Amino acid sequence: MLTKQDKIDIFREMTTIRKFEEKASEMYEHGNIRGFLHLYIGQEAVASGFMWPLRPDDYVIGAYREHGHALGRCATPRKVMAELFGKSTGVSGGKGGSMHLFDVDRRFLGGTAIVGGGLPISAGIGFAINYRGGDQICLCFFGDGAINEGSFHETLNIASLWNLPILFICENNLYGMGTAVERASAVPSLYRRAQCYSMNVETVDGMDVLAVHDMADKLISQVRETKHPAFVEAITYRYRGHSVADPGTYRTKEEIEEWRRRDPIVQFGGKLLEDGTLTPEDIEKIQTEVANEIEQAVKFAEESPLPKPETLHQDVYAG
Ligand SMILES: Cc1ncc(C[n+]2csc(CCOP(=O)(O)OP(=O)(O)O)c2C)c(N)n1
Ligand SMILES: [Mg+2]
Repeated sequence: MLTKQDKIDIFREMTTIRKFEEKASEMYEHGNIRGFLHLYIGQEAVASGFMWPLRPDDYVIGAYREHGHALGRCATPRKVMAELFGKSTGVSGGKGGSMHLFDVDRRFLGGTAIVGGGLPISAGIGFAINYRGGDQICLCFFGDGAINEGSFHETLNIASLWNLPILFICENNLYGMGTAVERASAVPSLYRRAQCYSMNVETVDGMDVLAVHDMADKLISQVRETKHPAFVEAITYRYRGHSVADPGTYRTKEEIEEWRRRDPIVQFGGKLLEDGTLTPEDIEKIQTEVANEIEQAVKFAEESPLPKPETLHQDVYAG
């Protein structure tokens, strides 16, 4: 059960992710952020809803559209913004950038740029949990595009066979780059692709954070108790292009508008007003406070130093 304060905190977190991403887009245009930048705007309810019931000692692994997951897992906006700027104060010491956010203290193990690349790593995490006799679980987030990778099928197979405590979360935002799901998957209902691996399979409205949270609560307890993996497809939408360089010619403005009308933050804010949890003034105050925090994050990133050349070989797996 979510308390009143939980709901307020979730609303604040989703607002933080949204404003962080909007500012990151602006910073990219200013040339402060280089390389790829994949924004999470529209999908906030998925990261916030699924991670809320986690324990601090659980593990999370994401794909490359993972700023929201890093922020949801308690990384501060200033440390994520600094990472996007390539500064030494960033979560990955400025050497990872947008697609390789990593925070070992929060057990957030990436940030993986390869489509489907996080899945086999989640199997390793699940195996390690069991090997050490722990009762943690691993949340593994990936996009609809990963479903067609061999690594998806190999991982679900072994996870089911070996009873690995993983919750697989497919964020179906209807597109992998410019390709619509129904053009890429012979079976467009993606949850059905996981059904044959002998695990509980669910779908959830990824624009409704309360529905996501309830589903997360149920599945996280289930995976923890049974030590058997589960799979969930969250139907969601990204408002922006695949990356900031995407002209978006593969979908119509009307389609985007239609999804914007179901905006997860507006929808949740509306519910909190309705049930008396927040007043319009409270919402305005949260938005102002978050905007200030993001401004501070930019200032912190701007003023932070670049990594020193002599640290080039530090924190690499094979030296
Ligand atoms: C193995 C592999 N193949 C291709 C790519 C190029 N690529 C980068 S993102 C992407 C689309 C993935 O879409 P999806 O999994 O739906 O994630 P979304 O961008 O929608 O979050 C592709 C094909 C890659 N990074 N890795
Ligand atoms: Mg996708």
